[in-house]
Amino acid sequence: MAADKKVLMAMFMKMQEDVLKFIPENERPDVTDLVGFGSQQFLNPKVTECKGYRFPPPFSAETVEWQYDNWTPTDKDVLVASYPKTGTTWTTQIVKSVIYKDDENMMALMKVITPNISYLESGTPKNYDIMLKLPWKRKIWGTHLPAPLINMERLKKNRCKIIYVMRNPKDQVVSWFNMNKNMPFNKTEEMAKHFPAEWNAFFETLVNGKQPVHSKEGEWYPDHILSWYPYRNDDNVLFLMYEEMKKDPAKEIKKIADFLGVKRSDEEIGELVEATSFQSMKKEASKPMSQMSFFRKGKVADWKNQLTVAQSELMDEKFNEKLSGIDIKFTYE
Ligand code: PAP
Repeated sequence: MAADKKVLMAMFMKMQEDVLKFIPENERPDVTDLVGFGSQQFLNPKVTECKGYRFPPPFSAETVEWQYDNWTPTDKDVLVASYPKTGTTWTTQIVKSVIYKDDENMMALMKVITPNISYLESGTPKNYDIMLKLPWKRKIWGTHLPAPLINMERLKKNRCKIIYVMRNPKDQVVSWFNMNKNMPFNKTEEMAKHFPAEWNAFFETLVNGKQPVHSKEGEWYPDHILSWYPYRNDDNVLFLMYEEMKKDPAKEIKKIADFLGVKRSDEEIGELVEATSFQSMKKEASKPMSQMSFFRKGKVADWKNQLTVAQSELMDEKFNEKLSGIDIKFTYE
């Protein structure tokens, strides 16, 4: 076995073991194929496709298909959905803390659950075995999938709670660029074509819908929003904005707690604001998470340091065109 592969297998095995510790020994699923899958994605990163939607590693089209047919959450489950770099990690941490704040054991589990396990489209369906066997009362999932790739009717019928978080697209683009620049997957020639390391080339592929980001050819962030928008008033769905969360975190955290049916006093909300602030989360982050730009700047309007005037105007034009019929206003300052 090549040395690289051995190192990767050991790293993925360690990640799995950290989580499996929370499942009684005689019930632990065999994770050999998951560990192999994770390492293989690093060694030979590939874009995969289902129903015309394309997925970058570490996501998998096969798992997306399996999920649509088989994943059956209940009213105890919470799904945080978003386009990449719009505040997923932050919102997920708020949900985890709102629910489990007072439970040390569960907070320890929350710490080792990474998107590799809890995202609907990550890894192989074996992830679902792990997620279902973990001892949590309310399971917290994540996804970057557009709504048509999730069985929304089933989720609504089963009263699974869904939080969809959005962010102004200019800050999203800059955050996404910075993450991709450091992505080990993008070192191969094939992947670098989709996600160029140079800013202007990256921007061009993105706004022309050439990047495979859970999207069909020609689609990008506005199409993701359009796919979720019809569900915004459903009882089991809550729409949030990153900039609103920045402006008044206590108000937005209270909104999340109410939506989840969890009673939290003003004092507790204050503690949650502190525990989920950018500084606290960055300090507590695991090494892989901090290395991969999950916690970069955490600001509104950083796009001004990256986009040219022409690029900013082009984004306005493209977003206005695609979202003209819907009632979503972004905050750019
Ligand atoms: P993902 O799609 O890879 O999961 P996601 O968590 O959605 O990424 O978004 C990451 C962004 O949220 C980063 O933005 P930046 O690159 O502009 O800095 C990250 O810094 C920001 N972020 C993470 N945690 C927080 C937080 N607690 N408060 C504010 N912003 C945060």
